[in-house]
Amino acid sequence: MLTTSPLAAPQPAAVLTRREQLRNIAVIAHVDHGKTTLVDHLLKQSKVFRDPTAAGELIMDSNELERERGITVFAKNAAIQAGEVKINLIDTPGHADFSSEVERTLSMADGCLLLVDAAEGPLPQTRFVLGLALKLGLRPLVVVNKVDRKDARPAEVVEEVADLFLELAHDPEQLSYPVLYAIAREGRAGPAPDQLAPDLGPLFRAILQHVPPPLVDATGPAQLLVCALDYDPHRGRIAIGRLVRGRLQRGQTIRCLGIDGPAPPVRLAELFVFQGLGRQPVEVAEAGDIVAVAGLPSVAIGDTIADAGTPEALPRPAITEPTVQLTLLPNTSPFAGQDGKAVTSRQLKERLDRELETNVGLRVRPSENGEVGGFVVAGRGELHLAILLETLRREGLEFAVSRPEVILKREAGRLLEPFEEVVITVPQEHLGTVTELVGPRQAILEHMSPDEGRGARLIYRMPTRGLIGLRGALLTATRGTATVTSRFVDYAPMGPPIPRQRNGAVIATETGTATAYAIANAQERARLFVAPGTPVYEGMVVGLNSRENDLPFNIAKEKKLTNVRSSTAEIAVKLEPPFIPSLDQYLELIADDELLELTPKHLRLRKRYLTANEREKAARIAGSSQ
Ligand SMILES: Nc1nc2c(ncn2[C@@H]2O[C@H](COP(=O)(O)OP(=O)(O)OP(=O)(O)O)[C@@H](O)[C@H]2O)c(=O)[nH]1
Ligand SMILES: [Mg+2]
Repeated sequence: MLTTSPLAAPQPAAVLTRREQLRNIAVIAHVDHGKTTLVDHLLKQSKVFRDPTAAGELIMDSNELERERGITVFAKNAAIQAGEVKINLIDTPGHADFSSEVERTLSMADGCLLLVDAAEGPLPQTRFVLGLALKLGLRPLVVVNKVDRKDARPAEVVEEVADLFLELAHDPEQLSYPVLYAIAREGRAGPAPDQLAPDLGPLFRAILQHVPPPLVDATGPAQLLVCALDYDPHRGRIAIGRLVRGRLQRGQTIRCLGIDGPAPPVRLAELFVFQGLGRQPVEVAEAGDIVAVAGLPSVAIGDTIADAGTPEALPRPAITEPTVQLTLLPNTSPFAGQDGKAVTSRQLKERLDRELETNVGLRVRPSENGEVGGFVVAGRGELHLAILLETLRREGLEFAVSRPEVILKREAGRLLEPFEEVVITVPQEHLGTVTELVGPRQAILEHMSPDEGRGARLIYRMPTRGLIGLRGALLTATRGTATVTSRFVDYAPMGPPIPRQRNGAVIATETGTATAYAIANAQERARLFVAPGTPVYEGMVVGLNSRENDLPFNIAKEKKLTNVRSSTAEIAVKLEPPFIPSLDQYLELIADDELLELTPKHLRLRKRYLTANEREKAARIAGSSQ
């Protein structure tokens, strides 16, 4: 029912208009179920591109990191024309860490296209995003995608989706939704898995038929909820959102209603609607349109842009709180400033403040535990934080971060920690491995079912603490055959400590360059991050010990030339190639007394205190204060 949407809720006396020529639809799903691929093909088939083959793949994933990782990070708007009707599409990320992108953008839509992988079926994030959409009163349309997969089981998946709706629907009308089948990658859809049209025609028609046109108060005072921000070098900040009520006209006097109250009235400088992948300037926009507004330098996500005469604010979208945090510090390593901008704490703060304007799931505060110039940066998961760190270093910044840790809460004197629902699928032969790995992480098996063609599906409840590092460990132990997905469920009383998963560090005792001689000596008892010639500094962690204790080691040691000719036996020692962890892997490796140094070119693990003396002193102080 459209009127259940809090945003579309009309004033009692308002006359409602149906915008027959308009549809606003959000595309939602679990990660990788094919949203962006589908949106791409909808764009191509609506002739946004004159040459449909010219645009390439996943054009909506326009950010560099999105392309590299093959995932959507930011929700994005696009618009297509289907005959007389304009369809505004909102592509959303499916990874749980970017849930705030879904939370801030769904209110622009009247309907949602729920994609479900024909083999995987509904997964944790399917439930989360469908729950959000149904709560907002969006009309759902289900697309069972990837029916070309060999392990596709569309009939079962449709049943599982039906169960999910029964659980999540807010009114009976939401239970009658159309189901279509698709191969998004080939741009085809149809009413049955074996009756796909050569194109997405059936999907276009279903959208027009089942997604309600916006039903709006077109004559009331203008009200626009800001859901996204963009920057334009000439125009500055651009606010994007749905015009919920009334009309906007270029030159009209408007006010921005921020979290601290209304800003002074200004004239509306420029107004745009979406067209294809771009924006088109317009003189007037009507209620129901998704628009972009330029000329409000301090507008923020969640603000209302309103008619200056009747400044009424809309409710701000609810954003779930972060669960994971780390400390971000200026880079104090001896190599600071060698290949990036060594920035001060103030410059870091400026950059983080800018990030907060658009990254609505993020929180930043000065760090309080003696880390001078540091900031505690909190997000929705390790990936959310990793994407931010990677973005900063690509901008040329240098900095250091501490180990990511979960955010604890205290309620009525009890310490609470976040818990997740974790779904793991593995081939039967790796079941034992999974049990071994999740056991010490305090996972409780809630459900286990055979997963057609792929072994077993295990559903656990687990503290978020236990999840850190689990994905990497599982992938290694099952040779990449396991899939792990999770979603935050709730806060519950804190469990006992989880034993440390990592071995001790090999700590460089001197500054210099790693030598083949030293590496050859160390490699039997350690897994090294460095190769001969890698510059190292005292206190840098150059590898992992095969035991639990830290191992100080002079990795820069030259062979003493006692003899002029070196023996051929020694030259023949084969050096193992170094293990160079990725950023995500490093984040899982950092120990409590360590920092990760990030520069545009290098990632280096280091001890917080670089010399053995300082470390001893710090350990003594920590010991005496307990
Ligand atoms: N076999 C098959 N693969 C598909 C189909 N549609 C998409 N894929 C593949 O599935 C993968 C994920 O597709 P995306 O479109 O990036 O998925 P997404 O839902 O946008 O992912 P996130 O935005 O990261 O949540 C890509 O490798 C696609 O090529 C399909 O119909 N069949
Ligand atoms: Mg995507």
